[in-house]
Amino acid sequence: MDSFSYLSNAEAAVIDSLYEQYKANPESVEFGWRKFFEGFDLGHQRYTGKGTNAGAEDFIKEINVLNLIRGYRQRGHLFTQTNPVRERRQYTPTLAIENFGLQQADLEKTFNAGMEIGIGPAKLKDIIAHLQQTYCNSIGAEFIFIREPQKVQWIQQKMESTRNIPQLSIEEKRHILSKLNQATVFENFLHTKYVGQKRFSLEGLETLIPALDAVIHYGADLGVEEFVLGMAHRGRLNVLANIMNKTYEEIFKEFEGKAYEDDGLFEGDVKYHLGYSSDILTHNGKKVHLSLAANPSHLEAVNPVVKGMAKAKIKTRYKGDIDKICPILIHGDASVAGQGIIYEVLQMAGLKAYTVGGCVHMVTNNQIGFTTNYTDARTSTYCTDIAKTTLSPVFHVNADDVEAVVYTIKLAMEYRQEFNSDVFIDLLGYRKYGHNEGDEPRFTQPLLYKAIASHKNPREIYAEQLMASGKVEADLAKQMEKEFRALLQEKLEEAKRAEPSLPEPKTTNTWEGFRSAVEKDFHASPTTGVNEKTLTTLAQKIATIPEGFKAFSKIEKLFNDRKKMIADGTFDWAMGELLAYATLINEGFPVRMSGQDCQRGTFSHRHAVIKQEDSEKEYCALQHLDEFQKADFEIYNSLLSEYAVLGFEFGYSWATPNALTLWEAQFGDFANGAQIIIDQYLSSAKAKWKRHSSLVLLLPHGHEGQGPEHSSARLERFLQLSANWNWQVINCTTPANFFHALRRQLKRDFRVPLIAMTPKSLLRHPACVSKLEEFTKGSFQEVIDDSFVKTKEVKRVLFCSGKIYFDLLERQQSEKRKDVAIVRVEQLYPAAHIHMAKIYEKYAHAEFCWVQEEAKNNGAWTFLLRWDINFKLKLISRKASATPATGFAKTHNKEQQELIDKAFSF
Ligand SMILES: Cc1ncc(C[n+]2csc(CCOP(=O)(O)OP(=O)(O)O)c2C)c(N)n1
Repeated sequence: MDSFSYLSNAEAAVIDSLYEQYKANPESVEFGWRKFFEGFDLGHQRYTGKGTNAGAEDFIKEINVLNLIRGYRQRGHLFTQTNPVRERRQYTPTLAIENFGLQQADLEKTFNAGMEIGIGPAKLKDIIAHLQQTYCNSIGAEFIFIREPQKVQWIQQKMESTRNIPQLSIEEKRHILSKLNQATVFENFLHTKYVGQKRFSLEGLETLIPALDAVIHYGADLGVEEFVLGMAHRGRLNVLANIMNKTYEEIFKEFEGKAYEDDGLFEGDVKYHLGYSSDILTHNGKKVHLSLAANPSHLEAVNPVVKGMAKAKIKTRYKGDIDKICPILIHGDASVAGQGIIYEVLQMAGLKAYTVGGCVHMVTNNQIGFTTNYTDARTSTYCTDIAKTTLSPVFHVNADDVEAVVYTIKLAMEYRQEFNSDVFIDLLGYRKYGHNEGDEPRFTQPLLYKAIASHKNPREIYAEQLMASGKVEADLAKQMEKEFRALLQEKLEEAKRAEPSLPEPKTTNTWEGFRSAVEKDFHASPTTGVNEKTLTTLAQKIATIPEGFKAFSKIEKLFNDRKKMIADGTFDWAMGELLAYATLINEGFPVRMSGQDCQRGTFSHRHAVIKQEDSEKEYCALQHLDEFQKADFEIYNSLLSEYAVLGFEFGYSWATPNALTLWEAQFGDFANGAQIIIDQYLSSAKAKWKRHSSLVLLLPHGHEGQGPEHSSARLERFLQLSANWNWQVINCTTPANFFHALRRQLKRDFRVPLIAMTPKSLLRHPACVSKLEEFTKGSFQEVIDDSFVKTKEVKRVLFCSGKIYFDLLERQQSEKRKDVAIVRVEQLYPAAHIHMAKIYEKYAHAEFCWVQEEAKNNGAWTFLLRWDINFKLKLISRKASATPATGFAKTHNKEQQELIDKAFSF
């Protein structure tokens, strides 16, 4: 026997002796074993006619065959024919029968174990043939690791009952051939017409097109009304044309590089990053909406965005029905194995805040990443091994076997609808050219590319197969190619003749009625006050713990303090924020927030959700606004991720212009973990793709002696990325101004993200409060002038932003310095310079300083230098530093003191 057996001799001996024991006295063995032996006897009797006194050797062999079956189910995927261009690696132990205690002589023997795979008692050779066909042909299935038996059985039953052999009608076969024809001829056409132009050809994986076509049509039959797709560069043009129905003409126009005039705000993007949406009619007459999310070059960054979009649509369009919309994420083999965002996104799959009822993951596996071989790209056996963390089944399929591909993706779709869980398809093909069409792949993979050069494309393979079977006319493929080529030529000529035009992204109804913001929009903010009666009634609700709900005494005190605030007509930061949400909800705008520990709030200020003292029972006042509850309030503690969570909320905001969507960072510092989303989506989506968002980022920021990583949300980085009214950056000092800033998000006919530096210690600072009338009247104040000083007496104006205001105020007040005005720049972008210029005009005789607690190379200083401010501005800040803040509390205090001293000494 080989060095390995699925059932050791010792184990076999134990089972044998148990069986003997059972035969002597059935009651003497444990219930499970008793049932097993009863079944075995019954089967044996029924199918062999022999009595129950089957020999022990037969019995052991039956068990061995059962183990062989288990071996195929568990490890069959290691021995498949799934690689079209390479020999597979050798795995041991193999599935040779000797490894299961069986011999060649057993092949002709009949075993009851055949019942296990649904073929009844059968010769061992037939059992093996069945298993080989099912598990070791063009489809390799990994599913035995799933911990829910019903899922395992479901997959097993589906595959074993069909032996994974697709049953397709002639019409279906013709249709598959026509999709393959489109995929292949389209690439070839581009290749010859636009020689050397980058298009990231799909060649080698053309079966992606019939696969997506099948999943959409079949998914529609299973109740899906919308698919949201995310994918990178590879094959994107092909998907846009042959799946999304973007016209060939439009694509050719992009290749022609037609230039166009614009307002200067739209910068555009390369053609293989663009998003698209369309409606298609399926074979069975069902209307399906498709949207392909715009994608930056950063591989896999689109994944959380797509999920967020899907989640938003589940809520707004499909009333919570997760079966009606399905995300499809298409990954590359190198990126799915290497990018950490995959793990973050997978962890979201079952979380209430982020679940979308399962996602179909497709890996376009061309066995190479740029020039990197798979052996250098991962440690795991498969690029999809991460799927196991969420117990998602994985199907590896040979991309040259188009029928197997179509069959598998349909199975995956069915699984997603049945269990609302994630499922992976690893489409194993190759890449015909280099990373792009100008690259020479033989530099790095000479042997592989030798094999690829003489390999037939999937269309040729399938056409030959169909012709050989005599099922289609001999010249069908040729005819299809000729017709399609003629069509492409016609469209190309149209595109060449066409006038240059601005590619308008198709907007869905959701965004109808919204416009792009222009500079003037930020010269003043809209009125966002709320009448006193509504405001105080909502405040009461926010401050009330329902009767019978036994909260912790500290929470009771906090809520009583909220009541006192109402009585005094003075509100702190938390109340300002919660009132913004409550009033928006009352006006019909849903509010959704997620972030680490945001229900309570990292700094224990929000307490939007409270728990009962002696149980996990929860209460969220913003969900109990009675007649004021005109929209939902959702708040979720997130998983410990920044990248995926921000991406998700960004996607959510993309699909819901009429909701207030917020992401809160634990400390602003951690937002850099989501930098890719900030750079590639939040700051630039409008300029690249004309896509808008009203997402709010809450980033706790301020130098409070907590060290390098709990001080700075990196205001300077957000300001550096600010241009073309891409977002608003605020660092406000009053609860009322924050209230207005949040409300303003939904009170204009355009949507712009809001980056809010938010307080930590100020949450409890006695001076950081606002009067009732500040909420009932007015609007967001971009700049707050000093009301303590008299203009003429002012010798120095201190411009500042955020927390340092309170330190400056304290000195001004304690020394009654009427010669120093402190002016708060509450909004740094857009338009701070315009508002600051007005202050300059007022105090033109004085000296002007910018005071910031951040180091000279951080904070807003370098940003202010960007504007041609026509007055002299002196900087008072910490010295330039490589780290955002000192780790020593004493140094922090000394530095802070020096800043204030400097500001007041002249
Ligand atoms: C996050 C990120 N890092 C690096 C790159 C540069 N890059 C572009 S394509 C590519 C290889 C991707 O390989 P794979 O995921 O297998 O997709 P393929 O191009 O082979 O379809 C790399 C490294 C990128 N676009 N994004």
